[in-house]
Formats: sequence, C-alpha cells, structure tokens
Amino acid sequence: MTTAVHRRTCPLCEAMCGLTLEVEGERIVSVRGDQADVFSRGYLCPKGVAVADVHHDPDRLRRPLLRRGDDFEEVGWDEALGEASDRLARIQRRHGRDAVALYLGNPTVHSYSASFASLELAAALGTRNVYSTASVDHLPHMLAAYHMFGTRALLPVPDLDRTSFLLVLGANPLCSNGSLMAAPNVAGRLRDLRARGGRLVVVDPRRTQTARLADTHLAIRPGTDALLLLALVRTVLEDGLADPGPLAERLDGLDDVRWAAEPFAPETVAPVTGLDAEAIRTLAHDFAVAESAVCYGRLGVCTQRLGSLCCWLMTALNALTGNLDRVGGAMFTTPAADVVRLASLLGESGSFGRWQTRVRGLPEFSGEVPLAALAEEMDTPGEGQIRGLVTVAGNPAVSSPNARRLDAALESLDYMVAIDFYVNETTRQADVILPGTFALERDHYDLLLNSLAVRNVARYTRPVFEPGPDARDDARIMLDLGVGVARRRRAYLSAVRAASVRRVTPRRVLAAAIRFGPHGAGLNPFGAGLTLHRLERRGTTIDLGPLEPGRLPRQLKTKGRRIRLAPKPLLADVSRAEELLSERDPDGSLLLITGRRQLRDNNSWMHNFGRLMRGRDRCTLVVNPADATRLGLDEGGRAVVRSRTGEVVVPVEVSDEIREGAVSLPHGYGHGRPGTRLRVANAHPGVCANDVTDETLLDEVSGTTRMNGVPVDVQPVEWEPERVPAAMSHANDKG
Ligand SMILES: Nc1nc2c(c(=O)[nH]1)N[C@H]1C(S)=C(S)[C@@H](COP(=O)(O)OP(=O)(O)OC[C@H]3O[C@@H](n4cnc5c(=O)[nH]c(N)nc54)[C@H](O)[C@@H]3O)O[C@H]1N2
Ligand SMILES: Nc1nc2c(c(=O)[nH]1)N[C@H]1C(S)=C(S)[C@@H](COP(=O)(O)OP(=O)(O)OC[C@H]3O[C@@H](n4cnc5c(=O)[nH]c(N)nc54)[C@H](O)[C@@H]3O)O[C@H]1N2
Ligand code: SF4
Ligand SMILES: [Mo]
Repeated sequence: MTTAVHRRTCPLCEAMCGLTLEVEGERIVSVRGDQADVFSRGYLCPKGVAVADVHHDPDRLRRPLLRRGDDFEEVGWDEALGEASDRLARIQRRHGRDAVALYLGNPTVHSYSASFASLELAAALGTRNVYSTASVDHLPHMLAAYHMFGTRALLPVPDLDRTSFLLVLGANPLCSNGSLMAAPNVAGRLRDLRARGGRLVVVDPRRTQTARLADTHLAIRPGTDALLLLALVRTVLEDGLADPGPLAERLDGLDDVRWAAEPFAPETVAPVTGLDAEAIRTLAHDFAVAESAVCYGRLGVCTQRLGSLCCWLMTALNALTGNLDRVGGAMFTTPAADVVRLASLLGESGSFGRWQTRVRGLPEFSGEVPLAALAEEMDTPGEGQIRGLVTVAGNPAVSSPNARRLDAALESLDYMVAIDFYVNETTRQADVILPGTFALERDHYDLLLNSLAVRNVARYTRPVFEPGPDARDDARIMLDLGVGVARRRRAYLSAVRAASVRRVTPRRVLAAAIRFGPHGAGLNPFGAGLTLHRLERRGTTIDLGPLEPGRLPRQLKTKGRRIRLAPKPLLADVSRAEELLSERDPDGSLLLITGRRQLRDNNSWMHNFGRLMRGRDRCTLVVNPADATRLGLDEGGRAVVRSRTGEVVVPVEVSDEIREGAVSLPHGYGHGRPGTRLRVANAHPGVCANDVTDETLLDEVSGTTRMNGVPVDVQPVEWEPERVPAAMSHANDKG
C-alpha cells in the first residue's frame, strides 16, 4: 500500500506543534514532529502522537446517539437534530429562553469554525445562561485586559525568546506546554533564555519541572500572590525604579496604584506569603533593572482567591518597569487574522455585569456567567431555573467546581444535548449526543491561538481525511441546532441570522479576516499579501516574524486610547488583599491546589489511550514530609481528602517538592462512572479533584472559581473494604 505523508498542526494544546503523519489507506501509521516546521522545529510531546489514537479510537462516536431508557440508540442526523431542536424549543417556549443553558468546553478554542459557530448558537438560543471554561481558567486575564485596555481580546504575551528576565507565577509550562503563551518546546526556549544569560524566577507552592529549571524558586503560600505582586509594585515605586518608557504619557492612575500598594511593604507581606522580605525586595530590584523583563502567570494565579488582582498587577508591574509592549517584555501579536479587530467588529470586545445570575447574583462577563453558578441554577427551583442544557466539547461533570452537585443536577434536567464524540462522565447523562468530526477530518486554522503565540505565525491546512458522507463537523451541528431551535421558537430573526452564517460558512469569514488582516493582500490581487487561498497552497507554517513593539496604542479600545493602570473595579478589590494581611491559618491547616498538569494528560479527555496511561498512577495527593509525619500519612498509603463539598480517597506521594501546608491533586480524573464508554480511561479512574473544590469559593470580582487554595482536611485511610470503593466511585450515589 502506498504511504501518504500529511503535515498539519497538532490540535491538542496551545503550542501548535507541526506534525508529520504517515497514512496508509485509512490508517495513520506514524506521527512525528515536523522537522521543517518553522515554529516547532520537530518538537512534539507524547500527546502529539496520540492524535492517531483519538482518530482511530473505537470508543469515539461516529453517529448520533438518542437515549432510549437507560441506553442509547444510534440514529440519523435528521432525527437527532430534529428531536433536540423540538425539545429545547419546547422548554424555551414554556419556561423562557434562559431555561436552556449552553456550556462551551475547552476544545472549542482549537477549532476556528466551532469558535464562530458557538457565538451563533448562543445568539440563536438567546439565553443569558451561557457558561464556559473561562471562569475556571483565564477569565481574570480577560477581565484585566477589558478594564485596562478596553477589550478582553488584547492579551499580552511574554516575549519568551528575547526576554532577559522571566518571572513566572502559578504556571508550569514545561508540562502544560505554555498557555496564553503559545510556544512549542518551552523547555528548549527556557534553556536558551538561561544560555543567553537571562534569568528565570518561578513562584509556585510546588517545585515544579519549570521551577527546577529556574535560578530561583519561591514556594509561596497558595492564594497570596496578590500580596507579593503588591509588594513588588510598591518596592518598584518606592525605590524610584519605575520607568514606564514611551507608554508613560498614556498611563492613567499611577497615583492610585501607588496609594493602593502602600500598605504592602515586603516585611508586611512576608509572613502571609511565606516568603522572605529580602527575597521580595531583591526580586523587585532585579526585575526592574533587567535589560528586559516580563511577569507571566497562569492557572495558579487565575483560579485563586485574588485572581483578578493578580492578573491586573502582573500587567501593572510590566507597565511600570517599561516592559509592556516592548521587546523582551509583555508584547502583543500581529496575527494574520486580527482577533482584536474581529472581536470589535463582532461586538465581542467585552462587557461586564450587564446581568447577574438568578440564585447568587454572580456577574456576567462578555455574555457568559460563572461556571460556579451552573449547578445551583439547575437545582434551585423557581422562575428562570435551567431545565435544558447544551454542552459543546466539554466535560463539566469533571471540570466544574463541586462536580458531584453538578453531576446530580444534570440528572434532574428535562433535556440535555451533548455535542461530543465520547460517552463520558458528562455526556452519559445526555438525551442526545451529536458527535462532530475530530480535528483530522476538519480544515484547521488557529484563529485564537495565533493571537497568543510568542512569534507571529500562520497556517491553514485541509483535512487529513475527507469526512465520510454521514459525518458532520461541530460548526455545522451548532448552526443546524441553532436554526432548528430558533425556528421552532418562532424567533425568525435569530433563525435567519444563524442560517445566513451557515450559508456564508465560517471559512469565508476567516478568508475575509486574513485578506483584510495586518498581513493581508487586501483588494490588491497582484500584491504579495496573505490570503486564505495562499496559506492553503503553502500548507506549512508561515513565519510572520517576531512580535513587534509599539502595537498597543493602536489597538487600545479605551476612550482616548489611554491605559487604565488602576481600573476602579480592581482597585476596589485591594481591600480584600488587605483583609488577607491579617489572616492567619490555624496551625496544621491545609490548602489544596489542583493545578498539576502532567505531560501525558489533557484535562479530562485523553486518558483513553494505552500509550498515555502506561507507568505509575499519576492521580496522587502530593504531601510535604512534615505534613505527612504530622498526619501519619505514608508514601503509597491512602488518604481521605475532605472539604465542605465532599471527599475523595487517593494514594499519597510524600515529597518535599511541595511546601508545607499545601497538598496537590491533578485535575481531570474521576473516570469509571456507570454508563460511560471509555474502556482504557475507566481502567485508570483516579479521583475527581472537583469532588472537593467548592463553588462558593471565588475570586469575587470575576466569579472565577478558586480551584487553587481550597481548605481541606486530610487523614490516613486504613484499609476499609467497604468505604474505599464508596468514596472512590460514583457507583453508590447514582442509580
Ligand atoms: N499536558 C497538559 N497540558 C495542558 C493541559 C493539560 O491538561 N495537560 N491543559 C491545558 C489547559 S486547558 C490550560 S488552562 C493550561 C494551564 O497551564 P498552566 O497554568 O501552566 O498549568 P498548571 O499545571 O495548571 O499550573 C498551575 C501551577 O500553579 C501552581 N499553583 C497552585 N496554586 C498556586 C498559588 O496560589 N500561587 C502560585 N503562584 N502558584 C500556584 C501549581 O502548583 C501549578 O504548578 O495547560 C494546557 N496544557
Ligand atoms: N480542579 C480543577 N478544575 C479545573 C481545572 C483545574 O486546573 N483544576 N482546569 C480548568 C480548565 S483550565 C479547563 S480548560 C477546564 C476543561 O474543562 P472541559 O472543557 O469541560 O473539559 P475537557 O476535559 O477539556 O473535555 C473536553 C471534552 O470535549 C470533547 N472533545 C474533544 N475534542 C472535541 C472536538 O473536536 N469536538 C467536540 N465536539 N468535542 C470534543 C471530549 O470528549 C471531552 O468531553 O477544566 C477546568 N477545571
Ligand atoms: S505540545 Fe504536544 S499536545 Fe501540545 S501541540 Fe505540541 S505535540 Fe500537540
Ligand atoms: Mo484551560
């Protein structure tokens, strides 16, 4: 049989590595890193190879499933979509539009067409109950950008390849491969940083793989990063180290920042953060005097009690030290399809607090409300209660806080539609499952991720496999469903809108965005500029050069193109940081952190492949030796972790890589639930970290859940045959 070679981008994480796939007939026989890719240069991680496993997975659904009693039956698309549209429209007619909720999961971001279509589906449903993973992920970053720059789409990216000082808070890019910082082979890039004399400082309660590469590791107490950042800002201002450079004339609110940071001297924050005052001062000085420097942070500082303050202060620190929008600092991309402009044209630059959730009054952000509210909106009776749900590429029964409550609430829904290709912990509860094609059967362009990359790159690829006649992609499914529900609700305007997008197709929107983008050909057919057609003919990654300084002013969406260095809603939250100053944990108390990405995991959905699941159990509780001794925990023994919301029983790993007072669980496990069809994953169930996270613990400003810094109680478990299975599986609490 002849072997065809296909080259395309890995769709699994933000790094966008180039892959070379060898295909014989319908089979992928090998996956390698593409040596010729100008961005990834041959790098790939173990998950990259597993794209073949997803593609060929016998557990992956290819046809719609309709619930029949306790089981599912395969049906045709028309029947499945017809029933789904009927039932959702009926709920909306009877109980109002908000009675149907939409949940958008993480993989939506990796498909440009699904990203467009999800906006249309939300518009067609016309519900205020839109949820996504943003509020357990990067919402604080977007909120800070919205308040400071006037658009949530303008997210700074660390200039990883040129900086001389990288300060990382609460991120482990060696395992996550970088987030809001698309960069294949982060380890290589960080080694390059060290080799050119640059410095790396990592702030993390755990000595992560990234921390091990660093010059300095500061093992901070969970949830106190805002105090550290305020102390850094204060020191920079107090010691005359502030020098915002060319942006100085655009900065508003410098005095407010000075005033806000005043109470946070390094000596004051030291005992609460668990860091040394002198180390904080040194860090502030080194950062400020470095030739270039950038402060970067991810989940550990987003999904924690003062996440929004952290995201604001990181950008403020970069701005004050002259490192915003300049080479080696926090920069802005010039992607082929300009997402900032596109967002503005589509009316998606952002909004805040236009409405509140029904039960707890949590604020809307850019058309969505916090995931922490989803369960209560479903299980609290009354007008406006959610009775129907559409999930798209998401697994909220594992990924949302207090996941058990959500799991139970799913069961109480009148109707649930899942656009997904697995019967997993969430979709097992659906009434209809609509499986879109996997990435290799779709065309691919990294619309969103290109705007967050450490270099300007662009690539468009055709599908590796032509989808079969009976296959549909996610975008088409969402648009069909949107049209179907809107029509049946007699919301003809919405129906016409969704139908016209379906007619135009996301591909044409993308083509226009590229043609009229910063590198585009515009209307000149003879120019050398980019068009989608030219990108398609190339097929490989095109390098559009390093990030350019001076991008910010033109892109600001604030009045008068000013930078709000001290936005009021964030400034007001400094009072919470002050409260934290006087807070002392009782002796022996423990805080759980659940940001522990590992190279062979991908959130909850890639545990179904033998090659990624070999080796020892990765779902363990990491405990500091001092805490282990105090609690009587042994390496390899089991512990029960309890919080307000629930408990899990998990193997213990004793290690001084974690600081005292913190314990760590990875997120994304908790398989083995009845009714799921995940042969390999179910043999490696692990426990669901979100069985013990708490939907009432938030970053209050944004409504983002505090997935890191959850108070827990930990005890050893002696072998008790009855209780262990009860605590470890959901078999007993679900019929
Ligand atoms: N291999 C792999 N890669 C992935 C994913 C995956 O599941 N697996 N998921 C992708 C997704 S969806 C995302 S959003 C990104 C996330 O990317 P990252 O944020 O880089 O990944 P995490 O492992 O969650 O890192 C969070 C770090 O924060 C630390 N931390 C916890 N609490 C605190 C705190 O209070 N303060 C500080 N300073 N640190 C704290 C944790 O110890 C952990 O090291 O990764 C993406 N890449
Ligand atoms: N405790 C704790 N909780 C967390 C986190 C944490 O660090 N700690 N991290 C949070 C973060 S950053 C994130 S992003 C979320 C992730 O939360 P989710 O997005 O809800 O969960 P995933 O595990 O990414 O599940 C992705 C789903 O999409 C399906 N899927 C994969 N590819 C496709 C596709 O192409 N089309 C369709 N239709 N479906 C597809 C998979 O089958 C799976 O059901 O979890 C969050 N939850
Ligand atoms: S780092 Fe791994 S999962 Fe991420 S894009 Fe590269 S190969 Fe794919
Ligand atoms: Mo994420």
